[in-house]
Amino acid sequence: MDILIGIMQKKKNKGLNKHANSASHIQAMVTTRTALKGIEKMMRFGGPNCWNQSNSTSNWAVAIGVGVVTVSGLLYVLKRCKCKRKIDYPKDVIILHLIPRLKDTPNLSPFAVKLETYLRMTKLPYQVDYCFDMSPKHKTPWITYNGEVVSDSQFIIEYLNEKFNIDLSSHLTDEQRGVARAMRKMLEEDLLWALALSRWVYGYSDPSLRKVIPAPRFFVWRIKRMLEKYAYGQGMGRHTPSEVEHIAMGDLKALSDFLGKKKFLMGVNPCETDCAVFGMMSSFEKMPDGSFFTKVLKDKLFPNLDAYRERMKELYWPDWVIPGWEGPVMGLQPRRP
Ligand SMILES: N[C@@H](CCC(=O)N[C@@H](CS)C(=O)NCC(=O)O)C(=O)O
Repeated sequence: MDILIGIMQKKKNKGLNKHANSASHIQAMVTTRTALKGIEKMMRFGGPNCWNQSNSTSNWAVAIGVGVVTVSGLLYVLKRCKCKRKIDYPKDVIILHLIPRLKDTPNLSPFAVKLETYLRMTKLPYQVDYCFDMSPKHKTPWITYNGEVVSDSQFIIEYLNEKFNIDLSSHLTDEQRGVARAMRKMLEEDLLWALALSRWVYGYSDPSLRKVIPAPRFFVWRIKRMLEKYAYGQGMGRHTPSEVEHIAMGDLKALSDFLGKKKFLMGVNPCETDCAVFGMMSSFEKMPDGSFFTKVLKDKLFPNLDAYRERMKELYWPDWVIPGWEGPVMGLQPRRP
């Protein structure tokens, strides 16, 4: 027991917790440490011969309790500390934390593609850090900039806009800004759920999903379970698959009708919302064969959206597909030239 407490104390002294949410780590450690101390006391109270005593049932109960509390405590500490790699990030460079890319897509997360497209559009200095670490809000993507951690793609964009005095939508009227926001919200708060359900929940038993997402079955199953819960809470998960398809088709038609013959969402020049629109549309390509999003692409139901996606790729993503790709890489990547 003392060894465990010693290890935790050492970790604390080494300063592994110098991160944004270090207070909660210290609290986790103190809680677990208190639990371990309590267990230690209980064991001492039982004494070395406690197993030979007549009340062996209660000894077993204590032993099981000790085991459960110890394992839960350790799992809790490990969970809280696992993502806290200590890295010295370069100064004045935006560190973009993303789940690893795949061969034929920079990211499975539409919010990751949105944010990286924004960074490319603005030409701000950034480096990608591929990891499974989540932000303090337990979401991905997120950034670190000169020691500051910022979560949520839209908050990150607003933070960077202010820091670097950027406005990619400066050419829009107030009315256009209103429409652009409404379009973004339709995709990020509505269509997103149809995408997520279609890929992870309805697509779970589709054998082609393994081709699209070469991840262990258990990992996919965990995401499916999580999304079923989230989508039910949000409301989309309470509809039947055909009702969800109906909603998604309505969103896509609205987007396609609004885009019309324009080059970008709001006209001849790209604006900030194009990052979000493109990010969401990039996910259509990473769907199992049976998904209605795959059908939308195959049957070319919205040709202007397809042309728009290709236009955005050509402009900002010459490295969309990596030829000779050797599998996912992790950690801090070099800066793009
Ligand atoms: N509003 C957030 C949404 C980010 C988000 O939902 N990310 C997903 C991946 S696409 C995630 O981290 N999911 C993990 C979870 O919800 O536990 C943003 O704009 O960044």
